[in-house]
Amino acid sequence: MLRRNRALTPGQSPYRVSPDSVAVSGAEVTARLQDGAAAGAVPLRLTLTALADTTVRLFVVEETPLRPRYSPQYALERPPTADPAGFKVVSQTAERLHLSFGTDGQLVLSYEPFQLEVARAGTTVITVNSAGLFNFEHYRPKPQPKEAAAEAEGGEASDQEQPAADSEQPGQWEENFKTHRDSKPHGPSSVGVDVTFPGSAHVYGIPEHADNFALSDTKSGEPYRLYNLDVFEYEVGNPMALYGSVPVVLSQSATHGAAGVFWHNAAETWVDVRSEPDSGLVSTVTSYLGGSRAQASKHLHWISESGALDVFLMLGPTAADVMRQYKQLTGVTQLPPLFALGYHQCRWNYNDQRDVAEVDSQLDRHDLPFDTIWLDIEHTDGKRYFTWDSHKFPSPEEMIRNVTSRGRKMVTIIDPHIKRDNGYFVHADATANGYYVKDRDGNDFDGWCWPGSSGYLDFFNPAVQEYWASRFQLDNYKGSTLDLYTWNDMNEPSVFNGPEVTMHKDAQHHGGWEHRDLHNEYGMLVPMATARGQVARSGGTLRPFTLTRAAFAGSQRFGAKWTGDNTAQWSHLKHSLPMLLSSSVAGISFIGADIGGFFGDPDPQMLVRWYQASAFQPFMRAHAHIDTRRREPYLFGEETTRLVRAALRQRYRFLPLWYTLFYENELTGMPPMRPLFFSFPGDTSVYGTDDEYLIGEALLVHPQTEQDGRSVSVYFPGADTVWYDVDTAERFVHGTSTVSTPLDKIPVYQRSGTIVPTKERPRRASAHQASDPYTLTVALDAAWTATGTLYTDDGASFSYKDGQHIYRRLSFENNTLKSSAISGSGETAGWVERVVVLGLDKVPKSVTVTSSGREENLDFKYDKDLLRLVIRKPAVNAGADWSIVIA
Ligand code: NBV
Repeated sequence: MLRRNRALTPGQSPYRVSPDSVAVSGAEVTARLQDGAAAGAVPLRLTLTALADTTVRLFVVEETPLRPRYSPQYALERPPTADPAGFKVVSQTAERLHLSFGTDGQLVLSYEPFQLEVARAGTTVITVNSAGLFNFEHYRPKPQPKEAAAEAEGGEASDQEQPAADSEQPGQWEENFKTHRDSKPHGPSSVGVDVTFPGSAHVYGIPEHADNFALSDTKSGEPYRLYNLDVFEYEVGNPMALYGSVPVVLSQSATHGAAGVFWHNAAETWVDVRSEPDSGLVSTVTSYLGGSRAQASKHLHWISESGALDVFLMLGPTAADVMRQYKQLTGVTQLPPLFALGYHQCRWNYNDQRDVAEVDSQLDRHDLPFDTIWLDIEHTDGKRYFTWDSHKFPSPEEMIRNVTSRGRKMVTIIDPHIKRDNGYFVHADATANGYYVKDRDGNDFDGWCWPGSSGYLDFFNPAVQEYWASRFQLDNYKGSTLDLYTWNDMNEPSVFNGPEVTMHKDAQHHGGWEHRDLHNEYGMLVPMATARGQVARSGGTLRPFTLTRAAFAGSQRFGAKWTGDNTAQWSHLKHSLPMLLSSSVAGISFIGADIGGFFGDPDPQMLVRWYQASAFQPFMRAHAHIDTRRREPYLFGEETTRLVRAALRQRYRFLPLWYTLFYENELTGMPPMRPLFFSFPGDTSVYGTDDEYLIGEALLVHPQTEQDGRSVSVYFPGADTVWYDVDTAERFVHGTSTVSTPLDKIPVYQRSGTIVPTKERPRRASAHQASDPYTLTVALDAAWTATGTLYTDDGASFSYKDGQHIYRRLSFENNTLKSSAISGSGETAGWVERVVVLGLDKVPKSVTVTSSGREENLDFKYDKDLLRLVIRKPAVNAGADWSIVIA
């Protein structure tokens, strides 16, 4: 299907809309679309919907389908809301329909050839089929056996290393791939179309690939592939498919703003990226809306093997708008429990209870803060999940209690492949109730995985979700407690003896769907049901925590994701940045990479640099393959321990900021880890940047990712912005500076105009910081103003959703720092112990605090070289209204 779609000639789309079929009703346009060149072509039904928040949906299926087309069932959080104002017809002719919608949206549907042009505020931001690559392989009756046999000789394999040839006909009804056969009972069914961002030279997203952040032109190579796969020792710098597939793209242009496209399809998908003018793919659209033709454009050619052609066009105009528009479609990461933002200590495997106790106490002994200890597959009884190896883990509850007695949590791995062993209760239940995915012949699908012969639960069956969730009840999961959380691995799904180490495409799921239709969606259902089980076991009171390897659009709603089995190589450390950024802009904001690299043995220097980078990334976990040398951070001598300790302390120091950002992520969809252009869209020089990034709006991070690197070139954006080193308060102005990075240096800077909350007392775990006082660092901008926010709550329950939280606006203007409520009626023991004001270029005479009737002069210290004022002990509660005046 790839070859067939890639072979289409640009600019010659035969697809036409029949003018007399076009009907506009409220927020919906329907029309008949047909291949005008093919005799007796099957008519397609096109539906355009105006959705709330300047988003348009294009949906195409056969008018009278031989077989229904699959639409992902769980990516959208709820049915999208149609714009109540609907479409308004601006004009309608025999050639085209011109509509307006929303506050400033416009759309032109051209009939011959079929093309769409969408504009906002008079600027065309997205066109569809302007390069003429729309293609719809309608379902068709299977050819007679004689013809079919002739076709089967061809084969259209989709080997990652070498996509095999397919031509017009062969291989469309049956295909052999290495030793595997795909029976393709429904024949060819691919859909594809080009989507163009006029005026844009930069597009991002479609994770997961170990590639640059700004997507590369694929003209001379393979397209980006989206097909959830368990890839052994993946290489960096290429578009091959990895564990997750999130078909969403964000475009950023200085002239056209930001816009996004969400390709709502869970089948194997390919995306070709081309740049106009030099791509050979020239947009033929005559712009009715956007005025003159844009100079640069990015074309994306989307191709999926099956399913409906279903595209959401999100019209921005800023990146923040696109993140919000996308959040409205697929939802957002819920505020994680606080511990989940701390440091996670993992390894395949901690061997037994003694090992766990030893790691636990060694980390403490070495003053290395951490929040969890994880157990990999070896903790189970023969890879039967929800069980324990009774020799190595004879008293799991006691073990968990020991760890949690010091304020920490534990995590066990629970994979979705189930050992086919009649004595294993999950298998017995699954077999008795028909809970497994079926093979093409209708038998329980039998694949090879860790436990040997395994069944795969069919999470598309709601009864299976229910069943899986119920396994987390404490009575069902013996040895578990409310402090035990879950890691879902191998959920692509990984099938050792399957094609490309995954499930056969002709396997069958609940609802009559083929695995082909929904492959990329399978993985997300595992953490979905897991999170549900965790919430249910606590009677609905506690927030869940899951970590998943496979992902699809919407996965963000169910927990964290990591980038899978990376390697202890500098190139992998370096690529973790663009990988995490790609995920972040595709909504998967709680994302991290294994510290140290999963495969191989990092030397102490690499390990330290990895800890340093990860301390400033959303999900922070160290992990290692079973065959690697032990690498707990206290094992490499005092110096390495000291360096890792310093990195971990930075993590815990900034936890109040991370927690605030994750809360705001839930409100707005804005990821905590952001590319520079989110805050500096006018600076095109940062559009390609992926060696540095922002945390929220306030911090700029440029980790050292080079071996023996003793300096980094940091680009400080913002013409009138000053950046303050968070360790030394050293000032940096706009431009590039070479910053030295001795082994103990993590280059992190606070932006002028921001206020950042921290907790500065070294603690052993996040739980021990609960009553700790805050430091507020106010970095003044040129006008002597600054703003920030502070969020806190009980760190664990859902009561924050009922207002049991503190969410404050912090602002500095007119020489006054103020805290005022945004929302929440919660309480906190946290008080403000210190205020640091940076960029103050005059010696203050006095500093006065006012809070609930109390007015008091405060002690302060001014450093005129650093332009830094340190105000001591304002002693105001972080949840109260107060102000501090600097006179
Ligand atoms: O469960 C074992 C590993 C796990 O440690 C790793 O994090 C996963 O990505 N798992 C893969 C299976 C084996 C990988 C070689």
